[in-house]
Amino acid sequence: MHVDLDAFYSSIEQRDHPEWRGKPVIVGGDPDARGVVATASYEARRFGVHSAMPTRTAMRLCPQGILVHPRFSVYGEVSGRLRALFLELTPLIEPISLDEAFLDVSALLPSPLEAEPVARELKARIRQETELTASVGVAANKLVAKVASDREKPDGLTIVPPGGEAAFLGPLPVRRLFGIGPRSEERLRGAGIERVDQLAGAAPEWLVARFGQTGLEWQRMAQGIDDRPVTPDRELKQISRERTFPRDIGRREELQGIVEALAEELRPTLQNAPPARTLTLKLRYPDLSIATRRRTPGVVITEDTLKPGALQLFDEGWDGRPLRLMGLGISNFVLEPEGQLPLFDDGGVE
Ligand code: TTP
Ligand code: MG
Repeated sequence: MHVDLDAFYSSIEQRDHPEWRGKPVIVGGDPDARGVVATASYEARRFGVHSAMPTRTAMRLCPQGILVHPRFSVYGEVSGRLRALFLELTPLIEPISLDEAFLDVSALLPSPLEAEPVARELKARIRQETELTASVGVAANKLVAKVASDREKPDGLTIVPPGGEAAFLGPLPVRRLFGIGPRSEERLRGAGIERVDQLAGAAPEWLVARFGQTGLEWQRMAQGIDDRPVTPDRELKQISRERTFPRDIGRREELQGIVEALAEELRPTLQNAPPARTLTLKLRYPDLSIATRRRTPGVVITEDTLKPGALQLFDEGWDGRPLRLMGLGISNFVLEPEGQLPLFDDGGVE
């Protein structure tokens, strides 16, 4: 399964600034400082604005565009939340960027044909938890899943049945195969090849004579052949859940209830995440000051210690003033081969 959020940065900006919804939003650097566009909302893309274009050009194409500077910490936070949602499904996650990942769900679903309810559920969870839409592609391999997720953007779901790879890829321009960039596309066009099926069906000897071994690699892609495994990330930093309250909350019991709810939300993720050593509680006050409390109890966080640990952090960290937001996260993952750290120990709490 390949998951890719739609117009990621700009969708977050539209989410956080409702007055920008439905409008062309361009996230990027300053036009005067030779900034470039990181991304643009679909409304702005209609004017020809796209990633990596100079902001100056973008603003000329779309003068009514709302230019926004990126807020990387927010995007990173959303990315962490997405990760937590993915982990509810499987530990086999290969993040490609903040908003994009491969998930190996083959242990859950023997065939991509069974993926539809699971993919729909994941999209619904993403919408629920982040108010963003994702496009999902499902196929028997990474190459085809990636092309599939791009097919019906935004808010798309495309499932390619096993054996249907060639038929799915065939009519597409060769450029859709990632690995074939503008220069390769040009070379292929020079040889009369524009669509994937032309590449798939070309005589191998001719391809080698014309493009060397690369020609054969391209042809394998064109035939939808790809056996690269989903390689889980080794740089997982933090997985968290947080909640912004519609009104500030100052009652201890109510806040404790929220701490418990956050722990409950994090629990399904904990089962698939690598073992984590540190539990962090984040508290944000109405003046926007943030207090974080961490504990690293010397053993990994388990389902049993998650909630008591979180409540203890709350007791230590809360200064009694009303709160606007609380977040609970696990981090400091044991990513190296198991056995480095005892998973269970009798002294769970410091
Ligand atoms: P993408 O997934 O490539 O783009 P997108 O999510 O904005 O739009 P879509 O997937 O619907 O086509 O990249 C994810 C984010 O990465 C994007 O929102 C901004 C950032 N980014 C850059 O900063 N520079 C770039 O050149 C690209 C391509 C992306
Ligand atoms: Mg995206």
